[in-house]
Amino acid sequence: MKAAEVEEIQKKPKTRKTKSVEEEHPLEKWLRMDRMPHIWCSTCGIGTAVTCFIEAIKKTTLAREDICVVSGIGCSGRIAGYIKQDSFHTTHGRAIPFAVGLKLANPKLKVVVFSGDGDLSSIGGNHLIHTARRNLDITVLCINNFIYAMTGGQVAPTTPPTAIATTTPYGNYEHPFNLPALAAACGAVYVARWTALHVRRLTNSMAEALQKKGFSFVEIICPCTTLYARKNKLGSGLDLMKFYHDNSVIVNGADPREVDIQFQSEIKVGKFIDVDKPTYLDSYNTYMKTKLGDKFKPYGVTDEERQ
Ligand SMILES: Cc1ncc(C[n+]2csc(CCOP(=O)(O)OP(=O)(O)O)c2C)c(N)n1
Ligand code: SF4
Ligand SMILES: [Mg+2]
Repeated sequence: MKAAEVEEIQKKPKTRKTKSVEEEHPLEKWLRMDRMPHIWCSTCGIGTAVTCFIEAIKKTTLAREDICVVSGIGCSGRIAGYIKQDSFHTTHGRAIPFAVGLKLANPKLKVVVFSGDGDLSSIGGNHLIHTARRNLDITVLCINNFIYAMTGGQVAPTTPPTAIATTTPYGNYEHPFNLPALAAACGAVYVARWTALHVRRLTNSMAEALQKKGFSFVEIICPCTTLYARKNKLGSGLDLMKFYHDNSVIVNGADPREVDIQFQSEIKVGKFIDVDKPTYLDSYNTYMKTKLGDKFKPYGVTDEERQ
């Protein structure tokens, strides 16, 4: 092929050709189809969580152009690259501070962090706890597959005791984080957990979290068949879904301190926390007003809204 012909082909946008409406994927408008096929393994739970998220957005009254998605790294970190929103694939553990920057620069945005357990609770753990403490008005959706998947299945702060990971060939002997308890203890106003099997409940919960004012946190227990399931001889993705079906118990309103997860034991799911309290910007505006009086111009409020 001549160089000019190659150049011509490369210039063409890499969009999937659709001959008729029937052939169009139902989520085509929401995904960057030019990046397909995605990298996720067959029966990985991340894709299911993304589908639920898109369905959740549709249930809200939020304008699509106001929703930004920020991810860190790992298999879950790829979400930001596939979803057709304003989105950012950031560095390891820095999705939350990046999201905080976006929110503070433009408080009108709905900023969503969609990332993995390793990314959010290990290197990113400090950002998670302090952003919940400050009640920044963002939503964090955490894919918990109990492992650092993309790098080969190392032990994570969420790996259940005795579970096998690449770096714990005899089983994990550390105490894992109970993520809902961590988020709630730090001050999150909305905390829920579902598995990738609970698609309708997860979708509704994501929609609630998106519309909640303040720091909302949803944990999504997801199958990682290629590493976690294989190392622990748990079978296929379908076997994991069956496990979730047989072993999940819905306990809405449960004390988050009582929902920790042991290896292959009962998984408590549900909406655990839903409370109201001033957000970071609410507190800032209220407090500074008391200090500076009329001289103070509230942050994130337009002149029109102030009148
Ligand atoms: C600073 C830095 N350290 C380490 C890595 C290597 N790394 C890439 S993905 C990953 C684990 C991600 O785990 P998790 O957030 O649980 O995502 P998963 O792959 O399980 O979805 C790590 C440690 C990196 N990208 N950057
Ligand atoms: S390695 Fe695990 S988490 Fe990553 S895409 Fe495959 S199944 Fe999903
Ligand atoms: Mg993980």
